[in-house]
Amino acid sequence: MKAKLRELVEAKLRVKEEPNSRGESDSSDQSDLSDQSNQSELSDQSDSSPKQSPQISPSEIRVFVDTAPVLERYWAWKAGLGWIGKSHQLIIPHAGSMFFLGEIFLPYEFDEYDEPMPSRCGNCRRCIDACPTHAITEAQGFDSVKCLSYQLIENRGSLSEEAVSAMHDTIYGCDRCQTACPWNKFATPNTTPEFQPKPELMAMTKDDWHNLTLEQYRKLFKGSAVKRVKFEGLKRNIAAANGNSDVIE
Ligand code: B12
Ligand code: SF4
Ligand code: SF4
Repeated sequence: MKAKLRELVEAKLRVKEEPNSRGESDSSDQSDLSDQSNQSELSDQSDSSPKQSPQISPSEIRVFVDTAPVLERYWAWKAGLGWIGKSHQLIIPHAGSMFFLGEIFLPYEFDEYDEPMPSRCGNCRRCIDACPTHAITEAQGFDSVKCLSYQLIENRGSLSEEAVSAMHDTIYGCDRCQTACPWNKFATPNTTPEFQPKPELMAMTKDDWHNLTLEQYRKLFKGSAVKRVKFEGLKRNIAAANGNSDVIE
């Protein structure tokens, strides 16, 4: 039943425009994800719907990918997908942690559910040792403000001194706890065309980054989560990385 429903939803459902986890909405970025006509098509599929849900109405289904205040890691763990590692990322066995979590909320009970998975981190502490700002601690605490990801994406003010000395050539986000994680040796690069970096982005030189204009920024990151940082924030990060290093990734 689950497989059939997933097949149906994946094939027919398009995400309706939703505000992100912080209650914001960027219609220019998400407009291509809104497709009411596809949602109407979904209700036309009632013949092939699962037994317990003969009438699937689009208004009964909600889809989220970091787009609403949903405890995504918790629900992923509860649904038996993987465990929340010391890195605070959900780790899927044989797949690693480098993916986005998404949820489909349905008003139906299912016949059976998977069980939450115990942690397989064991004595490993590679993410803790790799974290340049000590945002992760052995006691499974997490200091968001120390995290480079917070500093380089969410912080609207000045970067902390700790972030400036730890960022080196990184100008957006941070993945060091994930790249250190042995479970990510199982991660396979995705081949989804929409997720590939644009050739214009890959062709950017150090000088291009330093001279980045608002117009170029809008074009380079149209439809990208990078716009979360805003133009001013990215320029701040580029300037800080410039003070640290001659290279910008
Ligand atoms: C706020 C936020 C951040 C903050 C704070 C991160 C943090 N670790 O708390 C900042 C800006 C720092 C951040 C950074 C990043 N984030 Co972020 N973030 C979020 C967001 C929007 C909300 C998380 C939150 O605070 N929820 C509220 C609190 C109460 O819930 P919670 O932290 O999940 O904790 C609950 C449970 O998970 C559980 N729990 C928490 N920790 C632990 C630990 C153990 C051992 C156990 C058993 C349980 C447990 O208890 C809590 C209460 O129920 C989510 C999206 C979402 N809507 O969930 C993405 C999300 C967690 N982020 C994500 C990503 C990818 C990142 C970055 C890798 C981005 C980057 N490359 O820079 C970094 C990684 C930093 C890190 N090591 O965690 C992904 C994680 C994917 C995954 N594999 O798990 C998410 C799910 C977004 C998505 N849909 O893909 N993020
Ligand atoms: S994203 Fe970077 S700064 Fe944040 S916890 Fe992971 S390694 Fe530390
Ligand atoms: S690096 Fe080690 S401790 Fe950290 S999340 Fe991965 S397996 Fe767990």
